[in-house]
Amino acid sequence: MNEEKVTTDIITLTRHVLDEQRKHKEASGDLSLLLNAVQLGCKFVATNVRKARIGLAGGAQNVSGEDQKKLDVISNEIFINALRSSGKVAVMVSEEDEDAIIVEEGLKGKYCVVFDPLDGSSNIDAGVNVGTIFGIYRVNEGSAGTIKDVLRPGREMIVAGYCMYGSSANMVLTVGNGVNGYTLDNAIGEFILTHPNIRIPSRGKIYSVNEGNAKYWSEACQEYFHSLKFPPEGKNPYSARYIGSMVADVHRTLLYGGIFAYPADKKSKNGKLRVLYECFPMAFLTEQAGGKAITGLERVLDVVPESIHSRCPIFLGSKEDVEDVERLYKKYS
Ligand code: AHM
Ligand code: MG
Repeated sequence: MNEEKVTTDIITLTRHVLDEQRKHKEASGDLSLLLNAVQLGCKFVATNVRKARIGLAGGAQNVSGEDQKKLDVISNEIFINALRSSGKVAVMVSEEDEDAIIVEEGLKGKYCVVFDPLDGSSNIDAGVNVGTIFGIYRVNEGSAGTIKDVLRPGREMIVAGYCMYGSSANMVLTVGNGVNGYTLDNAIGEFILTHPNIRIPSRGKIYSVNEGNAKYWSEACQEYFHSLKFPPEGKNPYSARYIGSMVADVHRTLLYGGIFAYPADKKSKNGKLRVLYECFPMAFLTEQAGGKAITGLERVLDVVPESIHSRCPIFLGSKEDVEDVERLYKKYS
């Protein structure tokens, strides 16, 4: 008989987070329970993204000819329900909801979760990777959970991550102690540790930006990207890669190095991406992987969001590449 080797001791995301918490700080188990709710949301969305790709969910008409809810609306409801019922959340901020959601007494916990339930959803019909981005704060000491608990600089976030829905579902997570990647094993319904300790190379060879906006960029920004395409004699130009789906573009940047940017420009003074649930989590992950994230002159994690849907410019990726951007922004400031 052909005997297949079976691994009987797998490291799931939950096991890994509990192990790490035990090593580094007091583990109350609350954060693990909250992360279980996040995982449930991601698994559920992954299933719906798969179904949508074969025309069974999101936007299309169902068999009775009724319009179905859009996939981003479904994903938002999935996350709100999973997070609220965990009993660990006080405040939720979603890209899909204008106002923050304050969890009712009885179910209220001590964490705030900010999230974009389905980022890049405009790409979904083309089969391009999309993802959920999330960040977690602890409510301020003595607070009952208000909007003030999330209008805080990103350096106060305690957890950040994203789940990319592609050929598989990939979760990339930091609890402030490095970055790890997990892949969903559909057979057992668990995220398995597949990419331990992700470190971004100190310099990359790829740039990722919507170059269609170049006409509106500042001088510093134009000079920077020009320098990548027309390097001094003896150096190779960078390759361009832009999917237009932040999770996918950042995922590649974390693994291969280089730079991802959504700069400010003359049309969009603060760029396009949202501070709380797009820029902060990705900046936190990048720093934890050994990279850097700046707005031009400032560290992204030092930004204080004015409102829950504020935007900020962002350059993130390999340390040396981001430092080149910073030098040029200083030169023109
Ligand atoms: P969304 O939140 O409406 O999906 O927009 C965010 C997306 C990001 O995933 C991506 O980085 C960016 O928009 C791309 O924008 P553009 O098409 O202007 O290049
Ligand atoms: Mg988004």
